[in-house]
Amino acid sequence: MGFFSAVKKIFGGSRQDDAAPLAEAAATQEAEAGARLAEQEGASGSPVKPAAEAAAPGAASAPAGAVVSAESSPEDEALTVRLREAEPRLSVWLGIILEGVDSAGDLLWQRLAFLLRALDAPQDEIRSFVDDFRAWLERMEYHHVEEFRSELQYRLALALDLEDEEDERSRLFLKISEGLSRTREQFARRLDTLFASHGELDDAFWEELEELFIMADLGYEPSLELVERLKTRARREKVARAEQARQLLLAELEEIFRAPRRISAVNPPEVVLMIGVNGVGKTTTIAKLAHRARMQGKKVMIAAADTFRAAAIEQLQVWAERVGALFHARPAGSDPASVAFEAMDRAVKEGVDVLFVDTAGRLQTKVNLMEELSKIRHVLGKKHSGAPHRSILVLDATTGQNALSQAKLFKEAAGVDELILTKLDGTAKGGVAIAVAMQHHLPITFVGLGEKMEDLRPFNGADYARALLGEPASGPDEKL
Ligand SMILES: Nc1nc2c(ncn2[C@@H]2O[C@H](COP(=O)(O)OP(=O)(O)O)[C@@H](O)[C@H]2O)c(=O)[nH]1
Ligand SMILES: [Mg+2]
Repeated sequence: MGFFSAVKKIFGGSRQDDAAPLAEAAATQEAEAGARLAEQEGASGSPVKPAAEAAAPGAASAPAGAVVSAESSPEDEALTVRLREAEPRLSVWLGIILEGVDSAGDLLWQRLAFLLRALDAPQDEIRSFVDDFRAWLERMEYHHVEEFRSELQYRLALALDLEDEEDERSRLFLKISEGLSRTREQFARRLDTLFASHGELDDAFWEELEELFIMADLGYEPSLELVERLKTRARREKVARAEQARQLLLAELEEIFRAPRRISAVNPPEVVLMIGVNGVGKTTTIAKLAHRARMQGKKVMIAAADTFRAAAIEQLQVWAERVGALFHARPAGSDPASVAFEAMDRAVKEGVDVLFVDTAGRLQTKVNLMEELSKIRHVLGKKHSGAPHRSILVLDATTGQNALSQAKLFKEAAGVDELILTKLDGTAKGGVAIAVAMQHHLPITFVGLGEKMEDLRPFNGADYARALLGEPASGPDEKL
């Protein structure tokens, strides 16, 4: 808690006015540094102190670790100037401090510490940020900047509470657009042609639109339903021309994706049950969610209630170690509900904030599935009232119509509170997200856009709809 509170203040305080927060902060610090300079005779003698020095008043008394040393150099000063003059965005700043840095090492730690000092972060928090990141790189065996650059930006954004800022949003939008590029080519281009070639919103128009939806893998019934919804909206809004249909569609999609934010006022541990068929990405997604929770300073435990194969348990254990989560497992073949029960007990006793329970997805029949999942739910709830607080169904976006039938099956067999759609990076079938959200009335909370830790992104329906239609991202003010 309170991580980088000083920095949050800088960012949060001056968001509406477009004054560059870094420049402001640097200016104040420079003034302070100037004052200090006047006192300290015979310091470096440089007229321009890097913002860094003044920003870390504790530095002098703190043990001088090489990594966070606040020594100034002509290079630091040049960097300070460049940061001040740059556009005040995290990605831009990161680009500047990573110049000339190819891989993990002293230069990277120094530059990172430098940036954080320039952003007024307290010395001890800088140290722990750098140490954490360094340890994580070692565990992940990442060396080169390309391997960890986006993770670094992601961590900075989380630590600085910048995730909702424009910078992060446009990054997410680009990622989604990239992931959807194949869908977009087919779908957006054909939409354009359709909207341009029809004058009136007549039957021929609606029929062609329906075909387009089916081709985008919405499925037959959802396609009919979406066309009906659009007709209703067109009547209500007195829209009669095809070129206005794009706006209709955008508005309808935004509504389909709009899900009420749930208030999660649970007494910890919050228990998250991951369900879904084999291979959709449950285990990987648990690792990603656990990583996010760890980055937000939470104590996390992962339980291996998928006891089917020893290799699956080992895979989960490796992830738990990498992200720094506690781990609870039993040998392969053990009763999944017993594993869940023991983990729940441990999580309560050890003061865990979030417990993730991984489950197997290879149950042959719906009856089996229902029995096993309800047993797990029952033992969790017995130990900790309200648990599981969130049952997340993981769906693989590349499976198209299968994802729809899986959603139906799991909704009938077990409780489902939210959906996570994985592998959107590898699909030409972005339409399945629309179908699932429309037919099952469940919020999509995250989407998987790749195999890396930071490739799990919060889902924003408005951005997704725009990406699908090939529109530019909405500004932060238009956010729903
Ligand atoms: N490209 C891509 N691959 C993913 C994504 N999520 C998971 N995977 C991969 O999908 C495979 C199966 O994942 P796993 O978590 O073991 O699935 P589980 O059987 O449901 O636990 C693994 O190779 C993952 O790396 C994603 O968002 N994008
Ligand atoms: Mg698994």
